[in-house]
Amino acid sequence: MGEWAFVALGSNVGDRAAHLEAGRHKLATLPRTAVLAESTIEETVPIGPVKQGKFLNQMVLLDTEQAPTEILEAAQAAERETGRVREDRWGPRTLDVDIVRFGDRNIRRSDLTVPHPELARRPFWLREHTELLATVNQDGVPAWAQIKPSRQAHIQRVAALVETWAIAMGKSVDERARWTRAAFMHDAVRDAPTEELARWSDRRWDIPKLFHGPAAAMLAAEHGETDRGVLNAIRFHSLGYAGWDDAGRMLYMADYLEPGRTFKRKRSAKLAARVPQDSQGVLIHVVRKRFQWAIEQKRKILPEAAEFWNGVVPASS
Ligand code: PH2
Ligand code: MG
Ligand code: MG
Repeated sequence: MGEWAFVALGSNVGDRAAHLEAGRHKLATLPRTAVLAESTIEETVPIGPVKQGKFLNQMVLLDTEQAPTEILEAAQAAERETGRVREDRWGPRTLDVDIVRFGDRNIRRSDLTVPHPELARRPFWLREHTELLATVNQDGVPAWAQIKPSRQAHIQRVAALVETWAIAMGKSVDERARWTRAAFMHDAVRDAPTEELARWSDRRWDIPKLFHGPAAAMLAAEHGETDRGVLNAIRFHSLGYAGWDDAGRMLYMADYLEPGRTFKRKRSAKLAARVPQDSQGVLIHVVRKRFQWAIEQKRKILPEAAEFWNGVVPASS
Protein backbone atom coordinates (compact mmCIF):
# COMPACT_ATOMS: atom_id res chain seq x y z
CA MET A 1 0.00 0.00 0.00
CA GLY A 2 1.25 3.42 -0.95
CA GLU A 3 0.06 6.94 -0.33
CA TRP A 4 -3.28 8.51 -1.13
CA ALA A 5 -3.08 11.08 -3.91
CA PHE A 6 -6.04 13.31 -4.76
CA VAL A 7 -5.78 14.36 -8.40
CA ALA A 8 -8.09 16.89 -10.07
CA LEU A 9 -9.11 16.79 -13.72
CA GLY A 10 -10.60 19.69 -15.68
CA SER A 11 -11.51 20.32 -19.31
CA ASN A 12 -13.28 23.13 -21.15
CA VAL A 13 -12.24 22.57 -24.77
CA GLY A 14 -13.44 19.93 -27.26
CA ASP A 15 -14.90 16.64 -26.08
CA ARG A 16 -14.61 17.43 -22.40
CA ALA A 17 -15.86 14.08 -21.08
CA ALA A 18 -13.45 12.19 -23.37
CA HIS A 19 -10.57 14.32 -22.14
CA LEU A 20 -11.38 13.54 -18.50
CA GLU A 21 -11.58 9.87 -19.46
CA ALA A 22 -8.13 10.08 -21.06
CA GLY A 23 -6.77 11.63 -17.87
CA ARG A 24 -8.32 8.97 -15.67
CA HIS A 25 -6.95 6.24 -17.95
CA LYS A 26 -3.43 7.64 -17.83
CA LEU A 27 -3.47 7.70 -14.02
CA ALA A 28 -5.08 4.26 -13.71
CA THR A 29 -2.41 2.63 -15.87
CA LEU A 30 0.52 3.96 -13.85
CA PRO A 31 2.59 1.17 -12.27
CA ARG A 32 1.95 0.40 -8.57
CA THR A 33 -1.10 2.64 -8.63
CA ALA A 34 -4.75 1.84 -8.00
CA VAL A 35 -7.77 4.12 -8.44
CA LEU A 36 -9.65 3.92 -5.13
CA ALA A 37 -12.51 6.25 -6.05
CA GLU A 38 -13.73 8.69 -8.69
CA SER A 39 -15.88 11.68 -7.80
CA THR A 40 -18.95 12.60 -9.78
CA ILE A 41 -18.24 14.79 -12.80
CA GLU A 42 -19.66 18.29 -12.51
CA GLU A 43 -20.01 21.21 -14.87
CA THR A 44 -18.59 24.39 -13.35
CA VAL A 45 -18.46 28.01 -14.37
CA PRO A 46 -14.92 29.17 -15.13
CA ILE A 47 -13.12 30.85 -12.26
CA GLY A 48 -10.33 33.34 -12.74
CA PRO A 49 -9.74 36.35 -14.98
CA VAL A 50 -10.11 34.72 -18.42
CA LYS A 51 -13.48 34.68 -20.19
CA GLN A 52 -13.94 31.10 -21.39
CA GLY A 53 -16.33 28.15 -21.67
CA LYS A 54 -17.64 26.05 -18.81
CA PHE A 55 -15.52 23.25 -17.40
CA LEU A 56 -16.15 19.66 -16.59
CA ASN A 57 -14.35 18.91 -13.33
CA GLN A 58 -13.69 15.68 -11.48
CA MET A 59 -11.29 14.36 -8.84
CA VAL A 60 -9.85 10.88 -8.47
CA LEU A 61 -8.25 9.22 -5.47
CA LEU A 62 -5.20 7.10 -6.13
CA ASP A 63 -3.39 4.69 -3.89
CA THR A 64 0.11 4.91 -5.29
CA GLU A 65 3.71 3.99 -4.63
CA GLN A 66 4.80 6.45 -7.32
CA ALA A 67 6.51 9.67 -6.27
CA PRO A 68 4.68 12.99 -6.74
CA THR A 69 7.04 13.89 -9.62
CA GLU A 70 6.10 10.68 -11.42
CA ILE A 71 2.40 11.48 -11.06
CA LEU A 72 3.13 14.99 -12.29
CA GLU A 73 4.95 13.67 -15.37
CA ALA A 74 2.07 11.33 -16.20
CA ALA A 75 -0.36 14.21 -15.72
CA GLN A 76 1.55 16.43 -18.11
CA ALA A 77 1.84 13.60 -20.66
CA ALA A 78 -1.94 13.12 -20.52
CA GLU A 79 -2.42 16.86 -21.04
CA ARG A 80 -0.13 16.84 -24.11
CA GLU A 81 -1.83 13.76 -25.56
CA THR A 82 -5.17 15.56 -25.61
CA GLY A 83 -3.52 18.26 -27.70
CA ARG A 84 -3.13 20.86 -24.98
CA VAL A 85 -0.92 23.78 -25.79
CA ARG A 86 0.56 25.48 -22.75
CA GLU A 87 0.08 29.18 -23.12
CA ASP A 88 -2.41 31.14 -21.04
CA ARG A 89 -1.96 30.15 -17.37
CA TRP A 90 -5.63 30.53 -16.52
CA GLY A 91 -6.99 30.05 -20.03
CA PRO A 92 -9.01 27.32 -21.76
CA ARG A 93 -7.57 23.83 -21.97
CA THR A 94 -8.41 20.38 -23.34
CA LEU A 95 -7.20 18.81 -20.13
CA ASP A 96 -5.73 20.03 -16.88
CA VAL A 97 -4.48 17.54 -14.31
CA ASP A 98 -3.50 18.88 -10.88
CA ILE A 99 -2.20 17.11 -7.79
CA VAL A 100 -4.37 18.53 -5.02
CA ARG A 101 -3.08 16.49 -2.12
CA PHE A 102 -0.46 13.78 -1.72
CA GLY A 103 -0.75 11.92 1.59
CA ASP A 104 0.35 14.32 4.32
CA ARG A 105 3.16 15.79 2.28
CA ASN A 106 3.90 19.48 2.06
CA ILE A 107 5.70 20.18 -1.20
CA ARG A 108 6.96 23.65 -2.11
CA ARG A 109 8.73 23.56 -5.44
CA SER A 110 8.66 25.80 -8.48
CA ASP A 111 6.71 23.22 -10.51
CA LEU A 112 4.60 21.68 -7.72
CA THR A 113 2.87 22.95 -4.58
CA VAL A 114 1.03 20.38 -2.45
CA PRO A 115 -1.53 20.71 -0.94
CA HIS A 116 -2.66 22.76 -3.93
CA PRO A 117 -3.07 26.40 -2.79
CA GLU A 118 -6.29 26.76 -4.81
CA LEU A 119 -8.08 24.05 -2.78
CA ALA A 120 -9.40 26.56 -0.26
CA ARG A 121 -10.81 28.74 -3.07
CA ARG A 122 -12.43 26.16 -5.34
CA PRO A 123 -15.84 25.00 -4.13
CA PHE A 124 -15.90 22.10 -6.58
CA TRP A 125 -12.51 20.80 -5.38
CA LEU A 126 -13.63 20.98 -1.76
CA ARG A 127 -16.82 19.15 -2.66
CA GLU A 128 -15.05 16.48 -4.71
CA HIS A 129 -12.35 15.94 -2.07
CA THR A 130 -15.07 15.46 0.57
CA GLU A 131 -17.00 13.06 -1.65
CA LEU A 132 -13.93 10.91 -2.31
CA LEU A 133 -12.82 10.83 1.29
CA ALA A 134 -16.29 9.90 2.53
CA THR A 135 -16.22 6.71 0.45
CA VAL A 136 -12.87 5.48 1.82
CA ASN A 137 -12.62 6.67 5.45
CA GLN A 138 -14.67 3.90 7.09
CA ASP A 139 -11.69 2.78 9.19
CA GLY A 140 -12.05 5.87 11.37
CA VAL A 141 -15.34 4.73 12.92
CA PRO A 142 -14.59 3.34 16.41
CA ALA A 143 -14.96 -0.39 17.02
CA TRP A 144 -17.37 0.31 19.91
CA ALA A 145 -19.87 2.14 17.70
CA GLN A 146 -23.52 1.03 17.62
CA ILE A 147 -24.86 2.42 14.38
CA LYS A 148 -27.05 1.62 11.38
CA PRO A 149 -25.43 1.75 7.92
CA SER A 150 -27.11 5.10 7.11
CA ARG A 151 -25.65 6.58 10.31
CA GLN A 152 -22.23 5.24 9.42
CA ALA A 153 -22.48 7.01 6.04
CA HIS A 154 -23.40 10.28 7.80
CA ILE A 155 -20.43 9.93 10.18
CA GLN A 156 -18.06 9.29 7.27
CA ARG A 157 -19.34 12.39 5.45
CA VAL A 158 -18.98 14.58 8.55
CA ALA A 159 -15.41 13.30 9.09
CA ALA A 160 -14.60 13.81 5.40
CA LEU A 161 -15.87 17.39 5.56
CA VAL A 162 -13.84 18.39 8.63
CA GLU A 163 -10.77 16.74 7.13
CA THR A 164 -11.26 18.65 3.87
CA TRP A 165 -11.52 21.93 5.80
CA ALA A 166 -8.42 21.15 7.85
CA ILE A 167 -6.39 20.50 4.70
CA ALA A 168 -7.71 23.57 2.90
CA MET A 169 -6.94 25.67 6.00
CA GLY A 170 -3.38 24.35 6.24
CA LYS A 171 -3.85 22.80 9.70
CA SER A 172 -1.24 20.43 11.12
CA VAL A 173 -1.70 16.67 10.92
CA ASP A 174 -2.30 16.60 14.70
CA GLU A 175 -4.96 19.30 14.67
CA ARG A 176 -6.67 17.63 11.72
CA ALA A 177 -6.67 14.32 13.60
CA ARG A 178 -8.42 16.00 16.57
CA TRP A 179 -11.22 17.21 14.29
CA THR A 180 -11.65 13.86 12.57
CA ARG A 181 -11.61 11.88 15.85
CA ALA A 182 -14.40 14.10 17.17
CA ALA A 183 -16.35 13.59 13.94
CA PHE A 184 -15.93 9.82 13.90
CA MET A 185 -17.06 9.48 17.52
CA HIS A 186 -19.83 12.09 17.74
CA ASP A 187 -22.71 9.82 16.67
CA ALA A 188 -20.99 6.51 17.45
CA VAL A 189 -23.76 5.34 19.80
CA ARG A 190 -26.59 7.29 18.20
CA ASP A 191 -28.48 4.05 17.45
CA ALA A 192 -27.90 2.31 20.79
CA PRO A 193 -31.00 1.55 22.93
CA THR A 194 -32.20 4.60 24.90
CA GLU A 195 -31.98 2.76 28.25
CA GLU A 196 -28.35 1.99 27.59
CA LEU A 197 -27.63 5.61 26.60
CA ALA A 198 -29.42 6.85 29.72
CA ARG A 199 -27.05 4.77 31.84
CA TRP A 200 -23.99 6.29 30.14
CA SER A 201 -25.37 9.78 30.04
CA ASP A 202 -26.02 12.47 32.57
CA ARG A 203 -29.57 12.46 33.99
CA ARG A 204 -29.72 16.23 33.73
CA TRP A 205 -29.96 15.98 29.94
CA ASP A 206 -33.52 14.79 30.21
CA ILE A 207 -34.22 14.76 26.46
CA PRO A 208 -33.49 11.18 25.28
CA LYS A 209 -32.34 12.42 21.86
CA LEU A 210 -29.55 14.33 23.59
CA PHE A 211 -28.16 11.32 25.49
CA HIS A 212 -25.94 10.11 22.66
CA GLY A 213 -23.43 13.00 22.84
CA PRO A 214 -22.51 12.62 26.54
CA ALA A 215 -22.71 8.83 26.20
CA ALA A 216 -20.27 8.83 23.28
CA ALA A 217 -17.92 11.18 25.16
CA MET A 218 -17.94 8.86 28.15
CA LEU A 219 -17.20 5.81 25.99
CA ALA A 220 -14.52 7.73 24.08
CA ALA A 221 -12.78 8.53 27.38
CA GLU A 222 -13.08 4.89 28.46
CA HIS A 223 -11.46 3.86 25.20
CA GLY A 224 -8.48 6.15 25.74
CA GLU A 225 -9.43 9.57 24.35
CA THR A 226 -7.79 12.15 26.63
CA ASP A 227 -8.07 15.38 24.62
CA ARG A 228 -10.54 17.63 26.47
CA GLY A 229 -11.40 19.60 23.35
CA VAL A 230 -12.24 16.42 21.46
CA LEU A 231 -14.30 15.06 24.36
CA ASN A 232 -16.22 18.35 24.66
CA ALA A 233 -16.82 18.40 20.91
CA ILE A 234 -18.44 14.96 21.15
CA ARG A 235 -20.28 15.63 24.42
CA PHE A 236 -21.96 18.87 23.35
CA HIS A 237 -22.27 18.36 19.59
CA SER A 238 -26.10 18.47 19.64
CA LEU A 239 -26.20 21.59 21.79
CA GLY A 240 -23.25 23.90 21.36
CA TYR A 241 -20.76 24.78 24.07
CA ALA A 242 -19.06 28.09 24.87
CA GLY A 243 -15.85 26.35 25.96
CA TRP A 244 -15.24 24.69 22.60
CA ASP A 245 -12.05 24.90 20.59
CA ASP A 246 -11.98 24.34 16.81
CA ALA A 247 -12.69 20.60 17.13
CA GLY A 248 -16.13 21.42 18.56
CA ARG A 249 -16.84 24.31 16.21
CA MET A 250 -15.88 22.43 13.06
CA LEU A 251 -17.90 19.38 14.09
CA TYR A 252 -20.93 21.55 14.84
CA MET A 253 -20.80 23.07 11.35
CA ALA A 254 -20.02 19.82 9.53
CA ASP A 255 -22.83 17.93 11.26
CA TYR A 256 -25.25 20.51 9.83
CA LEU A 257 -23.62 21.15 6.42
CA GLU A 258 -22.50 17.65 5.40
CA PRO A 259 -23.53 16.89 1.80
CA GLY A 260 -25.90 14.01 2.61
CA ARG A 261 -28.38 16.24 4.41
CA THR A 262 -31.30 16.54 2.02
CA PHE A 263 -32.39 19.84 3.52
CA LYS A 264 -31.28 22.91 1.47
CA ARG A 265 -28.48 21.00 -0.22
CA LYS A 266 -27.25 23.78 -2.54
CA ARG A 267 -27.19 26.34 0.25
CA SER A 268 -25.30 23.94 2.52
CA ALA A 269 -22.72 23.23 -0.20
CA LYS A 270 -22.09 26.97 -0.60
CA LEU A 271 -21.67 27.48 3.12
CA ALA A 272 -19.41 24.43 3.45
CA ALA A 273 -17.17 25.80 0.68
CA ARG A 274 -16.90 29.14 2.51
CA VAL A 275 -15.56 27.64 5.75
CA PRO A 276 -11.85 27.68 4.81
CA GLN A 277 -12.09 31.43 4.08
CA ASP A 278 -14.58 32.52 6.72
CA SER A 279 -15.19 29.87 9.36
CA GLN A 280 -16.46 32.44 11.89
CA GLY A 281 -19.02 33.86 9.47
CA VAL A 282 -20.30 30.41 8.61
CA LEU A 283 -20.41 29.43 12.28
CA ILE A 284 -22.63 32.42 13.09
CA HIS A 285 -24.97 31.45 10.27
CA VAL A 286 -25.14 27.79 11.34
CA VAL A 287 -25.69 28.68 15.00
CA ARG A 288 -28.61 30.93 14.03
CA LYS A 289 -30.18 28.23 11.87
CA ARG A 290 -29.77 25.48 14.40
CA PHE A 291 -31.20 27.56 17.25
CA GLN A 292 -34.08 28.73 15.08
CA TRP A 293 -34.91 25.10 14.45
CA ALA A 294 -34.61 24.17 18.15
CA ILE A 295 -36.98 26.99 19.08
CA GLU A 296 -39.49 25.97 16.39
CA GLN A 297 -39.34 22.42 17.77
CA LYS A 298 -39.97 23.89 21.24
CA ARG A 299 -36.74 22.30 22.42
CA LYS A 300 -35.52 23.27 25.84
CA ILE A 301 -32.44 25.51 25.49
CA LEU A 302 -29.96 24.28 28.08
CA PRO A 303 -27.70 26.85 29.80
CA GLU A 304 -24.60 25.55 27.95
CA ALA A 305 -26.35 26.18 24.65
CA ALA A 306 -27.48 29.68 25.62
CA GLU A 307 -23.96 30.57 26.65
CA PHE A 308 -22.66 29.25 23.33
CA TRP A 309 -25.14 31.45 21.44
CA ASN A 310 -24.05 34.51 23.40
CA GLY A 311 -20.42 33.80 22.66
CA VAL A 312 -20.86 33.31 18.91
CA VAL A 313 -23.66 35.54 17.65
CA PRO A 314 -22.95 39.30 17.70
CA ALA A 315 -25.07 41.08 20.32
CA SER A 316 -26.98 43.33 17.90
CA SER A 317 -28.49 40.37 16.03
N1 PH2 B 1 -9.10 25.73 -13.99
C1 PH2 B 1 -8.41 26.85 -14.19
C2 PH2 B 1 -9.05 28.17 -14.26
N2 PH2 B 1 -10.44 28.16 -14.02
N3 PH2 B 1 -12.48 27.10 -13.62
C3 PH2 B 1 -13.18 25.97 -13.42
N4 PH2 B 1 -14.50 26.04 -13.22
N5 PH2 B 1 -12.59 24.74 -13.39
C4 PH2 B 1 -11.23 24.61 -13.58
O1 PH2 B 1 -10.72 23.47 -13.54
C5 PH2 B 1 -10.45 25.78 -13.81
C6 PH2 B 1 -11.14 27.02 -13.81
C7 PH2 B 1 -6.96 26.82 -14.36
O2 PH2 B 1 -6.40 25.64 -14.06
MG1 MG C 1 -5.56 23.90 -12.78
MG1 MG D 1 -24.35 13.85 13.36
